[in-house]
Amino acid sequence: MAIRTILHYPDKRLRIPGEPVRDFGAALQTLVDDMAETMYAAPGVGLAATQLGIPLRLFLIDVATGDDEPSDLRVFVNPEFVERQGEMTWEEGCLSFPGVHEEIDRSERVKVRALDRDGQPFELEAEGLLAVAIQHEHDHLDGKLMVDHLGLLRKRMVHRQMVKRAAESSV
Ligand code: GNR
Ligand code: NI
Repeated sequence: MAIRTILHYPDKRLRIPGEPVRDFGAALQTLVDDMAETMYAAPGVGLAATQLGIPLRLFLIDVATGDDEPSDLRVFVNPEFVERQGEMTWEEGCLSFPGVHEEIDRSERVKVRALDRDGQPFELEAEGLLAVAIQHEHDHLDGKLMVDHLGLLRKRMVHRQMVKRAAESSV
């Protein structure tokens, strides 16, 4: 297994929509294992392939964040929303926006249909952090980022903050 580099905004590769996964062979299994290792090392509650510069419709989520909680890794391949209900606001972070936390409007409950890492279909109903994470990760697969949910002023502030940070860290 290997930890891969997570792309930071404004890297243009974060804007490339993912293609459906068609091959569930060894390369995908290695990618999923690397994504899990990368997500846990970060640490983050989710990670989309897009964030590693891989334009595939695939993300991982583990919302069991407590130190004494057992891990609860879920793999979502080619996910689709079946239902979205209600509205809520959640303070979100993103591994592609280090240091940024913003309130984002999301659906309160979602029902999602996806394939697991072996290509087996499953459905899942979620609320709370899991529902937020599913919507956040699904956005990544379409090249959509948390700033796209913000008003123009907040969006500009986050953009400037990230560009400044990129300039500082590339010295
Ligand atoms: O680690 C993460 N935490 C988080 C918190 C609130 C809402 C969404 C997230 S996802 C984020 C990891 C990430 O960037 N996934 O794409
Ligand atoms: Ni993210």
